[in-house]
Amino acid sequence: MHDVDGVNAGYARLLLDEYLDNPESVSPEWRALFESGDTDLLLSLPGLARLLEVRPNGHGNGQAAVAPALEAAPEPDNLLLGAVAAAMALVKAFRMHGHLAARLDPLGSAPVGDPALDPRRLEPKLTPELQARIPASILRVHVGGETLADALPRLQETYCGSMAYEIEHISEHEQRVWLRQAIESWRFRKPLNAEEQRRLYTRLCEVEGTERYLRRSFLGQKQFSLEGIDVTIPMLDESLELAAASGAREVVLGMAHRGRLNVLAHTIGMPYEQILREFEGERTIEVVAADVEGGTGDVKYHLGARGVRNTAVGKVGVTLAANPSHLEAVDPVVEGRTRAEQTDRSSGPGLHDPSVAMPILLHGDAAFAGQGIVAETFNLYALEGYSTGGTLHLITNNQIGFTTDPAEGRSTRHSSDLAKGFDTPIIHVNADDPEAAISAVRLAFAYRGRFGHDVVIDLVGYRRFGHNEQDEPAYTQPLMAEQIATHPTVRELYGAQLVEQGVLSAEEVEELAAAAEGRLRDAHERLKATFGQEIPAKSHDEVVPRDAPRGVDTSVPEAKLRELSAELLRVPEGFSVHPKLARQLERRPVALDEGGIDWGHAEALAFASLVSEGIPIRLTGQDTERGTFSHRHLVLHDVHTGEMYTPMQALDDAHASFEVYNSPLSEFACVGFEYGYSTAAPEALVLWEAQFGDFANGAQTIIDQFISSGLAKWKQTSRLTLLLPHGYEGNGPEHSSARLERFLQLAAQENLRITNCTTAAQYFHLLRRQALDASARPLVEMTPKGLLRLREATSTLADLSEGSFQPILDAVGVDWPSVRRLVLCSGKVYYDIVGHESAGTGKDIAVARLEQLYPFPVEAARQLIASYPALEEIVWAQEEPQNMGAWRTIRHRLEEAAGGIPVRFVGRPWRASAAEGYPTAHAIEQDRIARAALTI
Ligand SMILES: Cc1ncc(C[n+]2csc(CCOP(=O)(O)OP(=O)(O)O)c2C)c(N)n1
Ligand SMILES: [Mg+2]
Repeated sequence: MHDVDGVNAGYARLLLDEYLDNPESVSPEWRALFESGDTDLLLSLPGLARLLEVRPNGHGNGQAAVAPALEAAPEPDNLLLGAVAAAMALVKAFRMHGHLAARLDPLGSAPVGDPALDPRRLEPKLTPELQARIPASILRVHVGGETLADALPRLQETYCGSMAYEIEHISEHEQRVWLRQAIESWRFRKPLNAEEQRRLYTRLCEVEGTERYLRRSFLGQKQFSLEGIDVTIPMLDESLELAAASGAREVVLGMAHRGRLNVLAHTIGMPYEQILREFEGERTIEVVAADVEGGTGDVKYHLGARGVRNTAVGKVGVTLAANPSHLEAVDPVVEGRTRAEQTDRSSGPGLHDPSVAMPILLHGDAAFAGQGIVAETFNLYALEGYSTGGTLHLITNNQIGFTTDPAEGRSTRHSSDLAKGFDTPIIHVNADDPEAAISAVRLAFAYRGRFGHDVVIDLVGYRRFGHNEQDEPAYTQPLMAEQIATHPTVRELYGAQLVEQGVLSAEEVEELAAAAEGRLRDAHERLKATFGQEIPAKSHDEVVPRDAPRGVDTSVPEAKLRELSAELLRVPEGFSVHPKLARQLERRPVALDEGGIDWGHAEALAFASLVSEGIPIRLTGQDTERGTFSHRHLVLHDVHTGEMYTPMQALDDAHASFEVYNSPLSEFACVGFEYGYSTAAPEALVLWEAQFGDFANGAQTIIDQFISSGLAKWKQTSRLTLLLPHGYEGNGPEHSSARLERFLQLAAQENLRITNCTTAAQYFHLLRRQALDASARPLVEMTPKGLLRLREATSTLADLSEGSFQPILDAVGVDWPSVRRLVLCSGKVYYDIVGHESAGTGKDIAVARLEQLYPFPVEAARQLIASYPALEEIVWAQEEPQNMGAWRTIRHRLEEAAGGIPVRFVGRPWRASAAEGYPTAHAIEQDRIARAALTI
């Protein structure tokens, strides 16, 4: 313990102050002392004891007590000193554990509580008399009051009322102090004025009226009623106001099924008629999707929508992102979309301004706790390449997930607990206290505005009916259902409150409710009157012209390529590139003259040419700046200073931005993010690269539910490009296959392009085609590993300055008329076959490459096959097992093009695991495949 004799009172006071602000800031011994409540110990600090002495009757405060205390040095009061220590502990307990005792459940379940919150259980017991002797000011609370006796009820109401907070886990001291002050001062919890109250009540009437009207008029149709968490809509109203006030011109909203119809009507501003028409079965939105793209459309609670909202400071756009059933999958998509809205893509690395757009995510309580994508998305918030300046997360917590109780659905106390690991403040609020809910939004926005950080509101309500309108909740939650049946609605409760406060009369309360439902009825009547008439075709801003030109010139003049190549080697004065890397890069000019342009070089030239032509690029992935295989090096690091430099962002003639970021170690969130970005940045080339292609299956939900089907379901276009390293090189079952077969199985109606380039030039032209062709679809490119440096896969300058991407590459150096077998393959196995010892022995075999697997180049394949007059058989050779790779999806296409010539399979047999774990076993298989392809 400290040698307290030497401690003067001023110093002790200073430490106490520091401790009260941040207990972690003082040494453990001092902390132990302050927290011990051990009176003797405290008394051993004579200076402190004197300082803490206060006059009875609560007239004193810390400051006032100092001077006389020091002068008079009266006998210390052991009991009081102990009480002060206990009071400090109590304050801390309210801040940390108050949420455990808060009245958050509208259904009135008793909170678990915590003994640390009970003043009578502390040692010494904080009796009312003792409380009255402890000045509030020395406790550093902001709730007001002279003494602890005054402050305690206020602390209780602040931290354990219909709102509760979790902020003490936040690691930034400044944020904690700001939040404590904001919360305890009730700065954002000012009572609403009569006008605001009236408006809030009217809104609750509309929310409830909409759900009730739909339920009564369309018995049994799914609407996923919001009732029980109705205040969600007024909270979104407030959010849009505050977002606009802080300068946002766009709010991007992501949510699931619950309450979506209400959001469409009241947040997006979709006319009631349009929603009612959906229920009437005309399904207008889907009809448009289906008509234009041969799409399937989607159920009404998945479709995206956009509206423009009038706020006090002007208009703000509101986009509701289309989402699949897969709960929470839309989270990263919303973030990416918002990021694109926030980015000025005119030059350099892109200029990110988070103030212009804002993401809001609504989560179900079960989904928030259960779905891992929530954590992956949270992990993006502070990353330079992904931040959106803070997301408002609103958990619409109805205390149930379908039929699953919270105790079955999560291991943690609150649904929101995951967010604590992300330094995020959590505001809990009882959904039956609508004014508190509004204040939660105000606090959340103030915090986001100040710290640019995510914030969570946990809105605790209930679900008035079943999971959907066809469900009977009493089968599984009989007690809860019974209780809810007699529980007044929040509109009724708030109406009664306003009557009591004299804001509204009982008649007005009823009239406003009836009027809200009346508006629905009127809209329905108007709609019914139009039945039988033709529905005007709805214009849709995301329709892609079907006949957009697809032929684009992907070649770049030699002189331009030389200029760009030279600029890409330029570094600032005094910048030292690693000498080994510098030698590698210095070979690039030689390659321009002598041939040998490798993958990384061709890619850099494709990117640079596009940026100079005004096409913005965004490239992300794990270790993508350097490239997993150390072949890219778009970002250079000074060996002496560690400083980074990206030549691509400093081209003389750049007309667009070039964003490149190493991603966090996530696939689901990162692919979702880039998909979202690509939908909001249709002019840009957005690429995501997998570390190895296999890992893309971590993003399978995004691939299945968004990338491949978003156009057919929602008319949502994207040109996202996935670069997936693929190829059998003896690295084992997991680093070989990008699961080409899965992409091919998803391919239909030209929803994707799937390619596997074998030369640097092909890759160059492919990237440029993807960027320049506005009608392009998401591109899935199987990228190479060994080929990145293979001499045979390099290209010449002429290959880039002339020509275009070829879906099929014919065999080279063969005697066409004598060829009896055509071996067709795709990707790197081509080099294994033509490089095999048995190649070239027979003149009657030709080996050609299929570079584009989907859309299958039917005509090119037909022509290729027809150019071999003596052909007797076609062999499809692949290194993947027979149940994988391209074979099963392209076989019928090949047979169609073969016109009766037999097509045979050569490759690995059916396998449960994609590749061999032992390099020797791999080598034997590769050899067998090549040999089989080449032996007649
Ligand atoms: C990834 C995923 N798994 C399962 C489902 C099926 N499902 C639909 S709603 C639901 C319960 C959701 O509960 P919660 O997140 O609390 O939202 P609530 O319906 O209560 O608003 C489930 C399991 C789904 N939609 N998505
Ligand atoms: Mg729920």
